[in-house]
Amino acid sequence: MSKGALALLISGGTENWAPLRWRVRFLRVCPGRPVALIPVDAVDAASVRYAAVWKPKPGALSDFPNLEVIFNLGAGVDAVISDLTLPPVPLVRVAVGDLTGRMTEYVVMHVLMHHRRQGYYAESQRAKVWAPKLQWAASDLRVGIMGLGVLGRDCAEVLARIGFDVAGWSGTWKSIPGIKCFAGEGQLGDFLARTDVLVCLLPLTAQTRGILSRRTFAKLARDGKLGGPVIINAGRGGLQVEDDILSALDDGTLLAATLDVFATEPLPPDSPFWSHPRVTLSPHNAADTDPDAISLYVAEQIARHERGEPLQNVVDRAAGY
Ligand code: NDP
Ligand code: OXD
Repeated sequence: MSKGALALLISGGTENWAPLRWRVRFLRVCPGRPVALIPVDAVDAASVRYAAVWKPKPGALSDFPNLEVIFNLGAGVDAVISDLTLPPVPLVRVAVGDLTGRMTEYVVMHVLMHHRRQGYYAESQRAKVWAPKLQWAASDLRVGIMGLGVLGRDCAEVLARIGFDVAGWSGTWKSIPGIKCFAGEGQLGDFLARTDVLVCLLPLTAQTRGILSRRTFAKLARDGKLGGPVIINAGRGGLQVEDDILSALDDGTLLAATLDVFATEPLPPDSPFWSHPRVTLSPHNAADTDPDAISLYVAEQIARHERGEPLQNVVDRAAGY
């Protein structure tokens, strides 16, 4: 019996993420299985059992009557789940060590840049000024991580190992050695009140959209070593109210912001974020995952499914992540 086909529906993407490269990769890790890059390759729609997608066009998956599993080629599923015509089959997201490790690198790097005042030292170097400032210990800085899922938990643990005073906030309460855990709306205020550096690793859902707002910033600790609260958002742009970030930076409610994600991507050339002196930004590549690791993960999930084992990292459609 021939193996069910894998359809690839991949929007955009350059270099490593170019759609044609994904086809080569999947042909390599799924030997003997027909792989069709849609809409380039012709495929019998009825033979398609699996789809691997990145920002597919709404409705595009309805063409396959025998679809069994949809694999999102990233960790965040907001772009897929917003399609109300999405077939009601399991939706699997990416959770692989390669992605997690890269996100942790990004978060640790930016927490350390703020903690060790790298902006000040870079400026001093440009001005040829030798002026060391008093440096406090990592344990004096309170880092708060919104989202204690696959990514948030790893960041929390590594930051705690470095010595930071780390807390985390999630929907359901967690018990993580060395991390002060908070959960739900009821504990959000207490979590924010003890946070100097707020790291956001939440998924974008109806509940979390716009959570990085002035209302949230106003509740952050104002008695920390940095002289004001700092935010780091590597979740999704829709989590942040961008005008609120700008006005909070301008009136001192926030000291600085590190942003990897934006409401509109690519960030338009006229965005004030580009040149804001207290914004550090990156082009949504906090966890620029190795596509080989992702394609291998999808192939393993298909093999599990065909052996009758449960799929891993299946999205809860009702919760939206
Ligand atoms: P997970 O699903 O593993 O974790 C999500 C966490 O958020 C969970 O702890 C969950 O709580 C918590 N959460 C969700 N909704 C709420 C809420 N309303 N209130 C409080 N907590 C909530 O996701 P990952 O850690 O794998 O990824 C997180 C996000 O990171 C992705 O959705 C994606 O948007 C983003 N991302 C960004 C990348 C980049 O390069 N910038 C790369 C990869 C991911 P609970 O544990 O109770 O369920
Ligand atoms: C993801 C991302 O969700 O790259 O994996 O943003």
